[in-house]
Amino acid sequence: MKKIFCFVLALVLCLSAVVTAGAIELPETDDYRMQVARLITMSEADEELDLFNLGYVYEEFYRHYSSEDEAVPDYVFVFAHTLAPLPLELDEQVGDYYFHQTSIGGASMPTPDTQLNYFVYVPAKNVLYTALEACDMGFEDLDKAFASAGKDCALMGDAHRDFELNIKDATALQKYIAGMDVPWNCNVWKYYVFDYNGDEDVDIKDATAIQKHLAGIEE
Ligand SMILES: [Ca+2]
Ligand SMILES: [Ca+2]
Repeated sequence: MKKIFCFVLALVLCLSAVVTAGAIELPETDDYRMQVARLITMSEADEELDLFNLGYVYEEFYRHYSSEDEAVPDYVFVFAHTLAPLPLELDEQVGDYYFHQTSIGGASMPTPDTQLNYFVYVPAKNVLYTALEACDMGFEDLDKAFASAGKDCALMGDAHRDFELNIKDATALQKYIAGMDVPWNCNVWKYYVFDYNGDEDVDIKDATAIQKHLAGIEE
């Protein structure tokens, strides 16, 4: 009986040791708020960074990991700016996506081709790219990153708004052209998103262009 008790006790101790050894320590979540602040303000020293008075806005939308066991993301998709009153609204096409940004702020970092305040931050290099640059560079899964921006971003032609281009979009566009409702609650910029062929008009040619694109026929 005593032997059995000792065996059970040893087993319990063994098991608890295994559980302790196997306990996964969660990696500390890096906060990239400061890193991005330094880069957009081109500031060397943190003492210069009075984020409150700079009116610094930082929002993180998406973290991309190349594999599941990586602690540090390959890139982080963020919205960041300091206080700057103008312009109040901005529309910009980035690849197959259309951004409609209503809260515009400043970024001192050189952004020659864009005023958008959406950025891709690469922690391993401590480098910040504009959404436009990241798109040109072909970052992986950028579609997921852009879709995470929600209300500020749309996929061109996505009339049946679900961040995928499929036959439902051609159908929704046909309904819209016929004066019927489509699942889209923003009148301001849907016109640009619906103009799939980019001829500054929304008509049946856009629905046809989507159908052709889905069929693999490029004009
Ligand atoms: Ca869609
Ligand atoms: Ca058109």
